[in-house]
Amino acid sequence: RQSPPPPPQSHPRITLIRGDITKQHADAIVNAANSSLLGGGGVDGAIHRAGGPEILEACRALRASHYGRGLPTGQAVATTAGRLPAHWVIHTVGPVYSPNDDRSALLTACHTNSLAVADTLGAKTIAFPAISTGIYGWPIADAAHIAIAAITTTATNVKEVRFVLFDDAAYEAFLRATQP
Ligand code: AR6
Repeated sequence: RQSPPPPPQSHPRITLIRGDITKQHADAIVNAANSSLLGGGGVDGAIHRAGGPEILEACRALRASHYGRGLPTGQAVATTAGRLPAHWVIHTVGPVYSPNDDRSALLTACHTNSLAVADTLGAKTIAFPAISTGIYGWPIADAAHIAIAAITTTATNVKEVRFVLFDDAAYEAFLRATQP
């Protein structure tokens, strides 16, 4: 007996916008979380504030079940998006930047694992912030290249990946990274 053909996969369209990820109408938005999954500053704080306590409750449940020791760096997991316009929040943990240690494979993994989670959810549109480029200190130009390369080389059923950049410098860096 033949197994069914694999579902069609292609590369998503990439769009860049300046703005606040908590305001995005997308099937899923990605949170630049920390391993605790219990909130923090930056985009993580903004998502929990705008999404309400349902997200934290879901994160606590994940800690009590699958992730007793926290979500490892580079992995991704989904929760409800509470009262945000998106349907899901995909939490991923970016690597802290180190000039002495190449952690770019972990930053790539944040993007590919978030896309894999989106595929399991059936999400077709997903919005990413510039993971690791705030509190975790990753230089924006380098992070932009890693993020764009990860998305353009990953086969997925997601149709649109939207990078939501919080300031002009981040927007410009991502724009340059998408140009040949
Ligand atoms: N929408 C889009 N981008 C945003 C928003 C927003 N509302 N707010 C900030 N940014 P950061 P990290 C940008 O620090 O470096 C937290 O405490 C910001 O300008 O949020 O991965 C977590 O709990 C920057 O370009 O995430 C972790 O402990 C980008 O989002 C730690 O910070 C990422 O900055 C994670 O650090």
